[in-house]
Amino acid sequence: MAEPLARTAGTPVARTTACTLDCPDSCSLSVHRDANGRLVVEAAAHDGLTDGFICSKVRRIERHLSSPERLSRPLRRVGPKGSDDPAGFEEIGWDEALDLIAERMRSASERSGGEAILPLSYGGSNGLLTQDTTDALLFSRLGASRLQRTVCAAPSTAATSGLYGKMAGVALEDYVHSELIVVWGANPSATGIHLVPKIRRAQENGARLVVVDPRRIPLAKQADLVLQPLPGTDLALALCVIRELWRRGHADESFLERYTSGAEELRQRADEWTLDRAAATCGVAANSIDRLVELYAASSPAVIRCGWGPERNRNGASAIAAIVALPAVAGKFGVRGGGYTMSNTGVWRDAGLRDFTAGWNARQINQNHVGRALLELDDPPIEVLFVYNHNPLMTLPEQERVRRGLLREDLFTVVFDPVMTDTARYADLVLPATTFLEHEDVARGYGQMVIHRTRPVIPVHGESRSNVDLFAELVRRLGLERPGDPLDETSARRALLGETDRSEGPEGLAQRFERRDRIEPSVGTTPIQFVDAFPLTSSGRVELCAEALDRAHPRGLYRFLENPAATEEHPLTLISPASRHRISSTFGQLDRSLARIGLHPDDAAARGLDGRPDERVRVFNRLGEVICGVRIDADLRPGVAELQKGLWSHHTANGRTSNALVPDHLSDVAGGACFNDARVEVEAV
Ligand SMILES: Nc1nc2c(c(=O)[nH]1)N[C@H]1C(S)=C(S)[C@@H](COP(=O)(O)OP(=O)(O)OC[C@H]3O[C@@H](n4cnc5c(=O)[nH]c(N)nc54)[C@H](O)[C@@H]3O)O[C@H]1N2
Ligand SMILES: Nc1nc2c(c(=O)[nH]1)N[C@H]1C(S)=C(S)[C@@H](COP(=O)(O)OP(=O)(O)OC[C@H]3O[C@@H](n4cnc5c(=O)[nH]c(N)nc54)[C@H](O)[C@@H]3O)O[C@H]1N2
Ligand code: SF4
Ligand SMILES: [Mo]
Repeated sequence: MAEPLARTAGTPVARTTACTLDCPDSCSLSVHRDANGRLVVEAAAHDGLTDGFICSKVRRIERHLSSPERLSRPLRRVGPKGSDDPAGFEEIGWDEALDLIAERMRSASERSGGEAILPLSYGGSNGLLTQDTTDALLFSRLGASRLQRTVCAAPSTAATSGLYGKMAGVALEDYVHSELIVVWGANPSATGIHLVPKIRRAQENGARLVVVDPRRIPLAKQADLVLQPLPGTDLALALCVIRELWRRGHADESFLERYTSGAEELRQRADEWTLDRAAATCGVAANSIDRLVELYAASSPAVIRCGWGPERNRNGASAIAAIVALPAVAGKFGVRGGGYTMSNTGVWRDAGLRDFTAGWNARQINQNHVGRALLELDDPPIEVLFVYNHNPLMTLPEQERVRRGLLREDLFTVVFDPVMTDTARYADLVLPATTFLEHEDVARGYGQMVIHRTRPVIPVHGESRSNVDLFAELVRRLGLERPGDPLDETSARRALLGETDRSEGPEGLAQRFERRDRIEPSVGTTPIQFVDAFPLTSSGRVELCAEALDRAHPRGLYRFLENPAATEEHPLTLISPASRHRISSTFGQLDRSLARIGLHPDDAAARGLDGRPDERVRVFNRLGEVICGVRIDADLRPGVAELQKGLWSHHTANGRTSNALVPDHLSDVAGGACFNDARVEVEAV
């Protein structure tokens, strides 16, 4: 592990690493201590996308690393579950903690089978070693229940894989070459900041910008056209654009003929979405849709930056499929800066990364139904819950159900995290984890198309352990070790990257990584769609009406599903977009101010609210309520309220957050979360 960084005046010794937070940009970082001993984290010199700056969250990460919530030793619960009294936990040694876990896992699996254990992990670290490596060895050999990670990107992955086989997207660096940029349900000013200057540069070169978002996001201020559809209606909007492209003779028939299947089926399914019908369903003016059609048809290179806003509802997968079908219908591929971008992890599809989860064929549990699983499963019930890289109480739908599940006295819960999260307060055992600056890892962004090697650049905090190390230790303690297991970070890295003997042939990823800190995919970091990157579907064509999606959809792909949650009693749609100041709930301990729900001035006035700093409201529906402040926001559209994702219990007056109001029904395909299907009413308290 790392030695302390030099603190002496003079030339500081900077170390290079990369950010593994759940962010598309995957910045490489340079880290040193200044003469006053202050940790300086900045952009490393060599980086295509990062361009010399990083976000303030990571620039100021020392606040997080040394916050009072940071854990330094294992803790055992001695008070009631869920209490915020620090006296509710006592410190114990690692040996004792590990024995306790091994004992509980062993007895649960002997009594009820391995499926009585549920590992619950998500995106806290996107580092490839912190998830699905030694943890997968442990839990698959125990035969533990397997989590379907559906809380984010499941519908969009299903849609982009179905249509294009996860083809590489347009590089964010290449947006400078575009003539038209459509930012559709993404908010790069918060969620992937390095795209913003690229868009600005393109605009300086004459590019037009369109924003499709229920809110006027910061980029809307510089946009040529802004459409504010009601959340969950992008499917209608995209199908209408598709219909109009065809109707007006703007469809690229020769591209469709040569590279796609299912075009006629798509055309027929889009046909019901006339301008007027789509305008009424989406709550946007028909002439705005008309302008979008004409601008899109007339511009090349035209690129769509599709975000994750359009997937978080009942129509999520169909909506994303329809959005990414647009460049195929209009023939926008084949030029630099033309096509679409969603997640770019597909460029590594053929890289031969090892799948440590192969052969783990246990009972699957949808992440959006964890509350139900904890309360309702009985064959066998969940007896041991192991949470890491995740703050499920704050980030999963139906928060009250999750809370009731965590409160079960007969459930043994371990939470392994760098900080004392809200979820950790419900644990029987809390274990301190290292952060990405303290362990070795492999960082793969989902925007920038590189894999970085990350190294420990600061000393380990207290007795924290890395994920690889902790799960390896449990593999050993439970007697599950097999010869050749990669049970430390270096061997896990080599195994992940496929350490094979390639002495005769081309160098493998692992070998390249031994000498370089940054490796690029075989298509390079700025592939052009349909020049360098082609569909990776089994047919090699764009499957515009992909059969697997069509079969999985309750009514058939692209068929609009009404949202039954909307009622007269709860007329406002609640969205919970990302905050600039956090990554999901990560860093949420650093700000303790009261959250305020955003309301359009008309919606606020209709409820007698004026947004005074001391005004308090109750936001409620059948599932629960949140007591918080109010913010009047003319950038929202009427009928849409906003409460940011990733709040902690200390951010509201009753400890509940937006997920207390989010139903746990699933998206059309792939079992995705429907955060933005929440419908609420707001009243003064
Ligand atoms: N600072 C910061 N960066 C992050 C994150 C973070 O929490 N904070 N989270 C990371 C993660 S986990 C992810 S998945 C990505 C997400 O990246 P983005 O997709 O860019 O972020 P979101 O805020 O989820 O949603 C984007 C936009 O969708 C809009 N929206 C909501 N519902 C709809 C809809 O139905 N249709 C349309 N068209 N728009 C809609 C919201 O108003 C929001 O502006 O960002 C990553 N980067
Ligand atoms: N209402 C609403 N809820 C949402 C969303 C929404 O739009 N609306 N968006 C969803 C989205 S897009 C996502 S991706 C999920 C994210 O949900 P989560 O995956 O729960 O993400 P975080 O809240 O950031 O929590 C991650 C935890 O991992 C910890 N961690 C970080 N690094 C490590 C490590 O190396 N080891 C260990 N053991 N722990 C580590 C962090 O400290 C943090 O507590 O939230 C979802 N929740
Ligand atoms: S969170 Fe995103 S922008 Fe910030 S340093 Fe990490 S990769 Fe870069
Ligand atoms: Mo996410």
